[in-house]
Amino acid sequence: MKNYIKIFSLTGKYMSTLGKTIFLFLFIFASCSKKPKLQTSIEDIGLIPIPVSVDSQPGTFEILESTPIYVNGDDELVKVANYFSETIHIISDFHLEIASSSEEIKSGVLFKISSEIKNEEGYKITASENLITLEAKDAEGAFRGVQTLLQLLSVQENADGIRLGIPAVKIEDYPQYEYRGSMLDVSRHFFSVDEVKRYIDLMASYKLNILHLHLTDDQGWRIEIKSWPKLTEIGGSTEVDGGDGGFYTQEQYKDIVNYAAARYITIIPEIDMPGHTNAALASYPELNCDGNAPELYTGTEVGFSSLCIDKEITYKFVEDVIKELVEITPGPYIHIGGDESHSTELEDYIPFVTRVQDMVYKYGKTPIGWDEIRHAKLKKASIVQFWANKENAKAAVKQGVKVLMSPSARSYMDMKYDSITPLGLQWAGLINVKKAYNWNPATLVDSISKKDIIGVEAPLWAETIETMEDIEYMTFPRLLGYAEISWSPDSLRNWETYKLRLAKQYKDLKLKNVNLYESKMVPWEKGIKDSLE
Ligand code: TNX
Repeated sequence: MKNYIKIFSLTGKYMSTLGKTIFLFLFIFASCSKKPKLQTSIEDIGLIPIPVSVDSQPGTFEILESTPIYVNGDDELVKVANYFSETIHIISDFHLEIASSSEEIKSGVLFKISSEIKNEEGYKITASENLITLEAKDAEGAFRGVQTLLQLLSVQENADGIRLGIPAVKIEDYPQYEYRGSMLDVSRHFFSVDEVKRYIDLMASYKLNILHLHLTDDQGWRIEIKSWPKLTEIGGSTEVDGGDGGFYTQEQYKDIVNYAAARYITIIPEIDMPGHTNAALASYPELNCDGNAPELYTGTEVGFSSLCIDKEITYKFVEDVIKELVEITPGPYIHIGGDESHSTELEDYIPFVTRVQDMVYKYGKTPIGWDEIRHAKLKKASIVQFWANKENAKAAVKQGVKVLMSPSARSYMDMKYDSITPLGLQWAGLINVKKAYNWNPATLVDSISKKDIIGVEAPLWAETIETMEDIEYMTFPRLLGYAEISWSPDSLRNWETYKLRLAKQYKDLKLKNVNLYESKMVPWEKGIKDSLE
């Protein structure tokens, strides 16, 4: 700017008034056009999950260092606005100030609670060149809307620095299913608190709202139970192939729960029983019918262990565990497992599940179990997680309970993508990115329709999964597909258009340093499309 002034005063000496006027115009034009208007296009963005309605408008809202964020709502909404501001800071170093305001706002970003938005987790975005308004039913809806804003964000960088833009748009959105989950098996291989937190962050980006932690199995007991300390001392000491294993202290578990809650994700803890219990049986001889503790197990077979159904100590054990778990779990559900209890007779299995179901209700929570639990008489609020047997799922619905859809042939993220995938299993078939996406929970099992379904969960079993990189390789990109299946209306879902939107997520996934499986089925957009040049 200084140089422009100097030149202007020198030239002034030798110029006519007309000349000066023309020069002045040229000067103003030159200085205004130094920073061209930021251009963004919604066509360059592949929103996942696709919102209920997207109405593109002309223009771009540029987020500047000076852009104010106004909050018209409660403290929870302020926290969501803060999360948005902090994320912008991570991306750009900008510090967007937050102010509360109930006045009419003309420019900036406005977060607002609106009673006009009726759907749970619903939100509405109205973005113009001057103002972005994010309205939501509550803070949770606003948090989902923030994920859309962050996906809309176009980051343009050149030698002069970074510029952030959001294309003008009107979006209305809400989920199809209330339960949109994923499961991590931390028993077969143990994952640290930080790894689980990273997974939570990645889930949040796609509006998933449940993380089911498979905390116990034959190979490891991963949650501290203060009244039965050997569960973790002995039962937590190893994992598949004999690694060190590990466990979460109750404090660490609470830390995970709180971290998830700040991202509007509920943790569902699972204690798998009466089968899949070798780690517990190895820790306490008295839980075995013959009073002898088996060796710890580091293989990958299933179906060989069972709690002793006839001993009263078994029920004291289960009740103690449930009681302690309930104290550190604010979410409404406790998962009681119940799968593959091949070493438990059905006549024993049924009374066991019935009794454990009652215990969960006694402590004020709702039980979920794998589809075999339908053999027991279930209370109406209990949830059956369909994974293998369609007849079990149908029988559950006949009992009047809701089903959680985790069909192994579609949603098991530990299945290989194709025959040369280096990780994973294939007992439920190969699941490529299209097969993972291209199904409808409401028509998968005849006689089970949308009203019978609470939602969708994609599990990651960890027999072959050892590191965070492994987790990411198996879950990305399939997880985005499950997020869309459970959030978006079926009428908007289509593989051909989905794969193009998925392709546009490439840059964002790379920025997040995700160890992406670059499926050949997806035309990944790898170029740096939106540089300013
Ligand atoms: C079946 S799915 C299991 C798990 C295994 C998984 C491997 C389910 C309820 N039980 O114990 O880890 O297969 O894909």
